[in-house]
Amino acid sequence: MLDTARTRTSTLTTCVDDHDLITQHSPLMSPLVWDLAHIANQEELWLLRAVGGREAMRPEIDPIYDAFEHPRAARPTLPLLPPAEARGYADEVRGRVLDLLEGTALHGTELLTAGFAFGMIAQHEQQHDETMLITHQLRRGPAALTAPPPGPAPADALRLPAEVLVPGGPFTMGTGTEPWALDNERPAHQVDLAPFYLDTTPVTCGDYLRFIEDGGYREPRWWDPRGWAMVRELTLAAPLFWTNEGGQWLRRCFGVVEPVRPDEPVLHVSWYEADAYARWAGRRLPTEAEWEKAARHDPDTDRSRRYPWGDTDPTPAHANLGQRHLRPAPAGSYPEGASPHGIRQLIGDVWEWTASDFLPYPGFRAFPYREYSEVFFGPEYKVLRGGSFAVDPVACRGTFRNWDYPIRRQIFAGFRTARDADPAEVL
Ligand code: AVJ
Ligand code: FE
Repeated sequence: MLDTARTRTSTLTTCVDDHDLITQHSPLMSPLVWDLAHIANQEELWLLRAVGGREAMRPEIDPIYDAFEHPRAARPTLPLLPPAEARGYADEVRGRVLDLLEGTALHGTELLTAGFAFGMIAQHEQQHDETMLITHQLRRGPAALTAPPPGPAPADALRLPAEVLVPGGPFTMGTGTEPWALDNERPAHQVDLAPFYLDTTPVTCGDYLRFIEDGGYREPRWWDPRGWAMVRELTLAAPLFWTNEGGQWLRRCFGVVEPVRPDEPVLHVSWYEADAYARWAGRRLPTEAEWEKAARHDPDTDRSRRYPWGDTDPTPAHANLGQRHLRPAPAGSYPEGASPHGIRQLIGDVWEWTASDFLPYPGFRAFPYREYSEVFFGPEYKVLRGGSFAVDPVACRGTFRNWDYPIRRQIFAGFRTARDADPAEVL
């Protein structure tokens, strides 16, 4: 897992030159070279110092790479390690970590705790790799990354029902058994839900174009007041990276400008845009609990699965994960990854905005540090579920929770919509 993450980190930090690595491509993001040394610094802190009991290698750099000391916008002014030094530091830390992993006889509960630290650090690196991929998408200039496109939608994609009923009743949300589950995914607990309908696939660019063409961005009645204020202030008229050239909608995708594809899940919309679209469509965003029930509950056994398709790890047949592609797959793809009710693409492709604020589950305990989740709980963050094409499987499962501000659009986020089931309809 550490190797897989490092291969990806290398790709993301060697496909551009050193000047590009130290440039801040957007005030929303760090220079890529900050992410690189931050990855190494966290690995040193948790694996070499906390687990291995080693001395700090370069204590003077810790504050530079502490995400809480410096907001992203301020990071280019810090005395950052230059690219060659950052790489050298990351290599040195990794070499010592592999020695520690081979040489230390970890056992019993120590293995559980130390083992978790290794899984946490592999996830952390992959999370920053997604962050760096966002920086690449924001970067101007010719393409630096390439990947094959996902395959066409399967033949049945056009015949899928628009929505699927998820029956009411209790299910187990969260987990106590996923080995790499972070503190905010724990503990497992029962949640009782009313029946609801959920879209079979994420909302597509074609669907979203109808909202745009119906004047969606000009109609305050579809918008949360804070969302409407954002539309006015930033004169929003379409998802981020979209432009209209003589009546044709184009989007910039990793340095390539191309026509918007109607069958692709919409990407780069804020929570406010997702919420407004849902209201325009006469629907709403699913709650986080609804999303997780749809993705995990097995109606035959009444158990919660690890993934929509079962308990086995994701393969390329199940989901679009791991930056194998640089875009979501067409709506209706991955029939093998469908949920028991036939809902597709819950895992991978696009992060899905939910209606829910980021809050702790009943019985939450911060682990191993308060700054992972606890300091973010509250109404200012909305939960995203399911992971995008940019998420590695080590940081993706049915219980995984992501969060961001409802104004954020640069993340690889889309959504699907829901509605209450009319009890008469359900009988
Ligand atoms: C869970 C994606 C919101 O990137 O801010 C990385 C993950 N935490 N380093 C983030 C994280 C510490 C986090 N998100
Ligand atoms: Fe981090």
